[in-house]
Amino acid sequence: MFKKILVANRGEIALRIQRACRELGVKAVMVYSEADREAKYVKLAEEAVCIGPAPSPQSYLNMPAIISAAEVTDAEAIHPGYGFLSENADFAERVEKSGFQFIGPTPESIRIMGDKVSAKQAMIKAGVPCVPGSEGELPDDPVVIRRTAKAVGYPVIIKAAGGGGGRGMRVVHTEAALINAVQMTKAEAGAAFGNPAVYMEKFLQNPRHIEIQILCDKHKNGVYLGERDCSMQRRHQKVIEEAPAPGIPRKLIEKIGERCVAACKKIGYRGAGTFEFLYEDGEFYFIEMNTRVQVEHPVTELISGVDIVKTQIMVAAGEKLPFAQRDVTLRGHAIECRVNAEDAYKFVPSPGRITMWHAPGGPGVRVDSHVYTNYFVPPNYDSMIGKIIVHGDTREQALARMRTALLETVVEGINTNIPLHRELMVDAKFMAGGTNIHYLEEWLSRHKR
Ligand code: MV4
Repeated sequence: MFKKILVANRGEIALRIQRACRELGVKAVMVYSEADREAKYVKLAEEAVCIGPAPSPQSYLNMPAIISAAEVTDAEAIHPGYGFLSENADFAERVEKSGFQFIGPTPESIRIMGDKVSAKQAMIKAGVPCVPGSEGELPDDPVVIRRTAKAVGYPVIIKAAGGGGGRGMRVVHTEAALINAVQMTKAEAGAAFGNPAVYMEKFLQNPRHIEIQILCDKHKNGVYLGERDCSMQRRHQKVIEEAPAPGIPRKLIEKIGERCVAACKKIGYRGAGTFEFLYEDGEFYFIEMNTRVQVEHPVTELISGVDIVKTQIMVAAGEKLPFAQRDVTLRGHAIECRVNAEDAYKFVPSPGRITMWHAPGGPGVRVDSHVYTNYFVPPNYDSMIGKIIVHGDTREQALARMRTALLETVVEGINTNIPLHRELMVDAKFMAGGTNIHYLEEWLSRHKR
């Protein structure tokens, strides 16, 4: 095992990784920007290094500063968390060329999954079901583009190979609009991602967003830890996640999970990863793979009992996965509400000083947050200040525990989206389970205030 690792992130995930390190008996070096100097997880760190001013390009995205921090502190590995440099293949490469272990997959795996065309081709080859569409990148020939769309069937969606997470996509309903839409998406993709390549898929109108968590070691062992339903989102930002996904047959999840693990073995994937699927009419369609730990990993931890962050560190150190698929048993139901410093209904960011923070507790309640009374939420970063995660024997019990947790939570001095969560936890359709990716935005448009 490593003696010391550097945590190249901030906020709740930095604290989450620090906790995993303490449990493993690994020293954690925390890095911080000038805006995060006073954070408790920085103060409580055995070692902490300032990596630059508040703006993330000069700190949390500053590769030389982070690698230097690892050098001066004698860390052996770097955990990138999520966001920032976590899915930057060049960073992973520079980390390894500097002699550190990157806690994540190889730069090559990150690169394959970062290019959505090569990711999809790898998945088709490995037997993971994908959305029907173009075979790889769309060519320039309008005749071929029209023929492809006709074969796929309208509506189609044009997606940038360099996009992902909802960036660089365009829905096309008619042949008349097709060629212009392809050209526009290519131009935007070239400007935004430095890669004009686009591909085409059948546009699924009312899917759910279901993702499969996997963990692999460097010895060809891999497991899936079931699925998460992340359909409750607004503008590609997840708001509520849960596991298991309501109403999806276990047998189907097992079939897809096995395909994901087989694909990982085929491409030599290591570390934690997430296969994102659209689920519609009883079918799974792969869309993207995330090569990092995700914000919503705690719902999987609660139903599986597996510490995903600890396992990431163990497998990065070369250890074998400490369990096999047959040892993975999923129990009960977990729900996560993301707590954001923002207006609950207008979504305007609300940075500033938290004058009162009172976290909920009790059976089956987990709070992953780095904030506390008198903490100042800097305006420079993402508005998420923490997550409330509950576990219950049933979805109903988890919902009841979340209602109580949200009732107990007190945040003063800034606005948060907790009032929105309180309303959603008593919404009849959400309570019934299985809402699709459009549900929250439709709900919000009906609840204008
Ligand atoms: C789609 C789709 C419908 N059909 N692909 C958006 C984020 C990116 N990961 C993929 N996305 C979508 N791809 C096909 N063929 C609808 C979406 C989509 C979406 C997907 C997941 C979660 C929320 C979403 C919100 C709008 C659109």
